[in-house]
Amino acid sequence: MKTLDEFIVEKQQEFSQATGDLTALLSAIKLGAKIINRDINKAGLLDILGETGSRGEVQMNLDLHANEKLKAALKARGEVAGIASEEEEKIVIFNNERSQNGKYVILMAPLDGAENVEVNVTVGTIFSIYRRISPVGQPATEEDFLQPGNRQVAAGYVVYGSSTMLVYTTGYGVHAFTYDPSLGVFCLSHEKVRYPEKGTMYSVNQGNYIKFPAGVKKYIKYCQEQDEATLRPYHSRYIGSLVADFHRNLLKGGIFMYPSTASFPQGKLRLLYECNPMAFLSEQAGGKGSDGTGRILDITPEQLHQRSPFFVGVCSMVDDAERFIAQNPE
Ligand code: AHM
Repeated sequence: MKTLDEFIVEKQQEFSQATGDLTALLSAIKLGAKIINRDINKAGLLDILGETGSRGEVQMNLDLHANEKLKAALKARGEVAGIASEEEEKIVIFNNERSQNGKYVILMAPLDGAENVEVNVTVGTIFSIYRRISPVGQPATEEDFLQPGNRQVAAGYVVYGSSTMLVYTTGYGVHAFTYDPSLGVFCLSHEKVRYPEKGTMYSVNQGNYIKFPAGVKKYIKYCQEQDEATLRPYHSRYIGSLVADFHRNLLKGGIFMYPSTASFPQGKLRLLYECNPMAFLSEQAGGKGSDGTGRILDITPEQLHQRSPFFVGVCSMVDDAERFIAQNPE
């Protein structure tokens, strides 16, 4: 059995000239994940379930709780100059001398799909790591966070499901670790994860069908048609937690879609906290991430909380979706 710590020490040379940075950053995320995992497991027993209003959206208290825990774990590490979080309106700069010398910034969705906690369904944590652009030794700036996804140096997620798993990439493949709660360690369970060549699952909130662009509607119909060569009709699977849907499609072969809708003209998902890290992982596993017209990772972000339509999964499936969208302009 190989633990996450042993694995990252072994792979450290793949990250920032083997300075030990990856070990430190992932250790902080791992600690945050263990705390969130523990708290989610007893969420019904703690006084942290419920809703609170802020930023015009309903945020679950557990979201905010997870945000605080992860932020504290990252702040304790000198390598991190600051964070941006789906749960925070602005960037959070760590203003101590040690952090100002940190070379990295981290963007995160601390508890993605949080509404699902209330009904005991899988949720996740997503993270994305960039080398800062601003000079080391000074406070990080917003520019450090507004980099295109193709500059990510690492990204990953933790899926809190029937077991808890941490899945990450540093640009050298995707590796997955399953948490053993009795030992308190993440153990390597899937090395160099790749999508199956052909996918058979499609994940989309079909309740929004009427509001989807014409190309997306046509692609969904295509998914439902019978054709042996392409293994159609595909299975429809939608959990409503991006991390859980992505994880299943990664292991079983599928496409996840959150297109633009009449209510969310730019889609619902956040480019920086959700789309970019998942697109990076997808490409590293042999898949693709698109906004329906092109590569997610090449979008230059303008705002911290900007949204994007999102199509991610097996290459041929994302290609098909893009083709239907191109052929059916609005
Ligand atoms: P959240 O940021 O409020 O957790 O929303 C993100 C989640 C994703 O995990 C999931 O894919 C999507 O929202 C589900 O949205 P919908 O309920 O509109 O299908």
